[in-house]
Amino acid sequence: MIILITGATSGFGKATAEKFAANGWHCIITGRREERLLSLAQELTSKYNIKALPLVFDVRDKAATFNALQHLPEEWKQIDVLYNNAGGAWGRDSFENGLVEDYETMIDTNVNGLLYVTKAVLPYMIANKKGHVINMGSVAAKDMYQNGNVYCAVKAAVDALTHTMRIDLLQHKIKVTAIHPGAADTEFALVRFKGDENKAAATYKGYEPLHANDVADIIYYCATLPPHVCINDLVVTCTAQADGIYFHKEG
Ligand code: NDP
Ligand code: 8X3
Repeated sequence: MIILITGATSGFGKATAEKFAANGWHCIITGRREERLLSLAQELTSKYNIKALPLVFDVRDKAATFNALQHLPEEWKQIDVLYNNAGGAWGRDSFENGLVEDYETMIDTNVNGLLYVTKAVLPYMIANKKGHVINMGSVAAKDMYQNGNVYCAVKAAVDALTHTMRIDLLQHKIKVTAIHPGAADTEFALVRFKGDENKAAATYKGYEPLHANDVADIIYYCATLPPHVCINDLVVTCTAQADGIYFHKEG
């Protein structure tokens, strides 16, 4: 079995690669940070005795994305699961104070990148008459929160795309799932706050957030259900979070 994971250099993507590799899956892993990607590929192959194919590209770069994915070696074309995970938030400001450049980064990474990757991979799945596309949404797609503006909008777009892809791909027997996690202690907050470690740490203060391996376990569960069963839409938060807005924090 083969899974292609975008954004495997940290967080959910890395934990998911480890989970699938530990269960004997071969992994195509992507990201921009080459050193991390090569070291993960090395670790997965030596620890779990599976094959790993690291592909370094920026999902915002249409030509690079198609170039990397349209010419896969023959042995990698039987992709069972595409996990569209690469993404993130850049900034958390009131709309009037936010930067247009951050808006563009969020739209290009979370939406356009997902479209390019999926368009490049789908022909393999259609030819194989099977496949599963798992898109990373967020509670931000479900509940709009203050200063979430463009991040909420791009994840709502991922949510809508997941639903419409599922409708269009019914005829090809391809499953399409969206996973919508709440707060999880990956590098997400560090990226959102542009390297400000204090602000990133404050995001997770006073409660136990989700961890990357919690989400990896859920992705694995969704991907290994029988062929006639598809989880369409799954929202998961830590116990201290009720939805996209309400938390119970202590201390
Ligand atoms: P991380 O920052 O730890 O991981 C993000 C991953 O995306 C990295 O591997 C990064 O790789 C990759 N990535 C980012 N931009 C690009 C790009 N332009 N081209 C290629 N790869 C890119 O955060 P998470 O693991 O938390 O985030 C994974 C997904 O989960 C994102 O879509 C995020 O929005 C979503 N999410 C996160 C939640 C959280 O609280 N952590 C909750 C709900 C959803 P590299 O930098 O090497 O390119
Ligand atoms: C990440 C979770 O609550 O910061 O998607 O939007 S949140």
